[in-house]
Amino acid sequence: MWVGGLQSVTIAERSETVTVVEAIADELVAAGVDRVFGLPGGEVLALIEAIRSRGIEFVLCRHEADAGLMAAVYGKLSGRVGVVLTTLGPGAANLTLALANSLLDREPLLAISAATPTSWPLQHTHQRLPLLEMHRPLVKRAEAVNRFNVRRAVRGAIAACLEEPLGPAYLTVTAEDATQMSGAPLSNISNTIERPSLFSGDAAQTLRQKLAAAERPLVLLGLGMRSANAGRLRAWLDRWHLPVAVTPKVKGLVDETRPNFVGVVGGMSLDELMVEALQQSDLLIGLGMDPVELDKRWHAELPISWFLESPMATGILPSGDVHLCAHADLLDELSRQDAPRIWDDPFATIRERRRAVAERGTGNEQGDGTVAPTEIVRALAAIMPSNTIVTTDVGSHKYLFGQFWPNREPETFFMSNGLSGMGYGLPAAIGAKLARPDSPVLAAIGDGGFSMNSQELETAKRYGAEIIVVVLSDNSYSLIRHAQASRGLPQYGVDFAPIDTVRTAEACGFQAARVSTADELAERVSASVGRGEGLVVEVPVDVNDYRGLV
Ligand SMILES: Cc1ncc(C[n+]2csc(CCOP(=O)(O)OP(=O)(O)O)c2C)c(N)n1
Repeated sequence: MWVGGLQSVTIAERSETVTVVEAIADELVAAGVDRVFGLPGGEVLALIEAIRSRGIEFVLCRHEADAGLMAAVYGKLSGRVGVVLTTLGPGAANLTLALANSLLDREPLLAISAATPTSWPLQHTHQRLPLLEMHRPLVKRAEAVNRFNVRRAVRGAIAACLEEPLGPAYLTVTAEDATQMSGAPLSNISNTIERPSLFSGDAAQTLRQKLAAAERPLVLLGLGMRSANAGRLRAWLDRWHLPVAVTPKVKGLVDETRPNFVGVVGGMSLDELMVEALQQSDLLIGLGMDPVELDKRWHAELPISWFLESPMATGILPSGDVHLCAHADLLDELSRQDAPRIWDDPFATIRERRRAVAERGTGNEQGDGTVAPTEIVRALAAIMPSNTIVTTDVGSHKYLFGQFWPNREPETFFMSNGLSGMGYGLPAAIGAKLARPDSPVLAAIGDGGFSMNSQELETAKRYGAEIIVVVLSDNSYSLIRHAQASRGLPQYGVDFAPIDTVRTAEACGFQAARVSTADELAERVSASVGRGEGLVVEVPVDVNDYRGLV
């Protein structure tokens, strides 16, 4: 479980000096890093050898962006920094997506790439790019590592990734600097992050008073609520019977099958219904709420009382009624007290309307070989264990799973929702499975997103990441197709010809199947989960069935 901050570690003091890349590897070991994801180039071979010799596994991927996405989820789930390693020039340029995702989706990612040595003549332009300048706007810290700053630079970068809001840092190291001796002493640099104690003030008292006056309060949980506080949070909400809604990326913080769960806010299916709930509320409590997940502006228009532990993804605070406080203290204090009044399920109608849509469908057989999207969610939710980690890609299917997948446990749902970048679902699932080999991992992906990086299935196979991948196949960028139709535009530039998902998956070493009913889907997936085997299942869906859901 994510606990935040660097563990306090002791590095045995060495009297001998080590090379720059060995010093980097030592720092990674000290930070608990056991895997580095990446794709090599000649310029990083010394660093790969340094990490290998210190027991860190290099997870060889098929694309640097995928490697970065895998690393970030791996890091978040293992409570440490995720690390991605690439060559200079094109490999480093390919990091952009992963760094952007890490920034806006608050995942801890340290990217290290090679760079052109500064001593090389300026006319040596081959693969030379202003890498630090390119990536600096996306990261919390960017630095060129050399023999003089190596330990401070690596520790500083790791600390920046792990400090809330979690995010990316970027380091370059040239092949010339890589093998220089680094004599920096170890003992005078602290390995422990000092968390500043947050002003807690009378946040609990303030919140209690606000609640005493509210008839329809709604607790909104967002990315700034750490899963380490899930137990406290549940205890408080249960004791006070408070209605709660979540943004997609913190699905699982509360049990979504409980009666106080109102729904998922943040641009998923039934967004209008959720906004209606927000408008009905006379007290919106933004507990760790981060608008980075919201594609609408209600967060700036409706009055929200923000109870935050850290700034938002980009480092700023919202304006208005903001209370900075340690969530653990706040929740413990509230749980010690009785609720100031009784609320009698103020969002019962909203919950009922949500449930009606979740249960809609046309029966198992649509007759045309397609399965209703809501049935896909229902069929899978009925068979997957509660500790299943679900990842989604970006598209109509994300709206669907984001709203209706019934998470029960913390850290069981991963989607790109701050950046909302396609191509996230599969690498995120691989990173999650490597971090949590005992949990079933299920990726729900559109056929458009699947074709962006399906080759990573081979990576998954090679590392024994036995994941379940459900490809919702409609030969269309369906979310965009619906946006086009709703704007009255002619259908253009949104449909594509099919690629055989089953053969693609089999070519990468995965077992694969195409199903045409929800029962068949449940049966195939359940059998594979039971045997602990990976599977790719293609489920044909009719784009029109997403109407009313996106
Ligand atoms: C990298 C990237 N490119 C483009 C988009 C815009 N976009 C959002 S959803 C979407 C369609 C996704 O299609 P598919 O993966 O088939 O999923 P579906 O909508 O059909 O469920 C597109 C093109 C994006 N979010 N990310």
